[in-house]
Amino acid sequence: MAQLPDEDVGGSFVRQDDAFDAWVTADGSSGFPAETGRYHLYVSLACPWAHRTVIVRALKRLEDAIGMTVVDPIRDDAGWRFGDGPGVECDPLNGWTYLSEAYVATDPHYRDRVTVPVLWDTVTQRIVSNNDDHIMRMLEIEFDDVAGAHDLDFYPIAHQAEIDALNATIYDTVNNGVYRAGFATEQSVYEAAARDVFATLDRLEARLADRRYLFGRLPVETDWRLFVTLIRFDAVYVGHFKCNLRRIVDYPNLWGYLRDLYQFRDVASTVNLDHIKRHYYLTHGEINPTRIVPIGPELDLASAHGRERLG
Ligand SMILES: N[C@@H](CCC(=O)N[C@@H](CS)C(=O)NCC(=O)O)C(=O)O
Repeated sequence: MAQLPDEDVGGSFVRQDDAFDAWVTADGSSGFPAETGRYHLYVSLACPWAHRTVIVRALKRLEDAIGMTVVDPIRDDAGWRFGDGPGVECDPLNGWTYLSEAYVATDPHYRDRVTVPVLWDTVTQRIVSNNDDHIMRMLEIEFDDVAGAHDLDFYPIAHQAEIDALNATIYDTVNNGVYRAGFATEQSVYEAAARDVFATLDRLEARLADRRYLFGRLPVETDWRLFVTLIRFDAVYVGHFKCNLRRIVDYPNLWGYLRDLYQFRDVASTVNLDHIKRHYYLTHGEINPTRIVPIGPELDLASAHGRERLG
């Protein structure tokens, strides 16, 4: 299926709305009950939105309950593709070549962009959701009867309103902010977006001076939503998206916090910097026409971060 170009309004990048938005629920009231072995995640390890769902699946120990397949990080005009190559998998369920086949199986008239992540239902043979916010929440909350790790609460009741508010700011100015800067086609649009990125990073740097994670002693979903951008920042967004006022290594608190999250339980195993770098530098020909992938930077993500002192 041909991919439409990114929508461009007055030099600004606009992200498409999600097409499929049903919910898996613990009690099955939505028609999609949370069950072991029923659902499958299709992801790219390069994509920050998919990465969030990969992290929650790993941290909640849902690997046995929900299967997962990783697509090729290089996306061409035909879209996300299954196959071979380092860390790339064939589709074990349906034998598809392209992820677009999941979209057409769900809606034969589907003509919009084909995005990751996708949560596929093996019983009804359709996409439940391609909305990463909602897939993340479903994995956090609805699968607790089948999850191996119940001790982690990423959406604690006491902080829900504040989590929602900070998620929105971080999405707009950081997660999607780097894309708005990188895909801008007018100088003023780029500058405004890039300045927004650093205004929020500066505020987060101050917030993290006296607390280990954004909401205190334990990470919540906002921390993981921020993490997926921070882990890509120095390797990709500084150069490829021109977000180069500062690097994350230049922020003492954010750099320690990034390493702290990277070293949290199994999170490091969800990070594939090879897929990340090759995806951005090889897929966006309009930004990087030579398709050269830079050799650096060297990032010592496993080094001591010292943030245990914050409790
Ligand atoms: N709103 C989607 C965003 C997902 C998204 O934009 N994914 C990108 C990869 S980072 C994608 O698949 N892009 C393919 C395309 O736009 O053609 C979500 O909530 O999951």
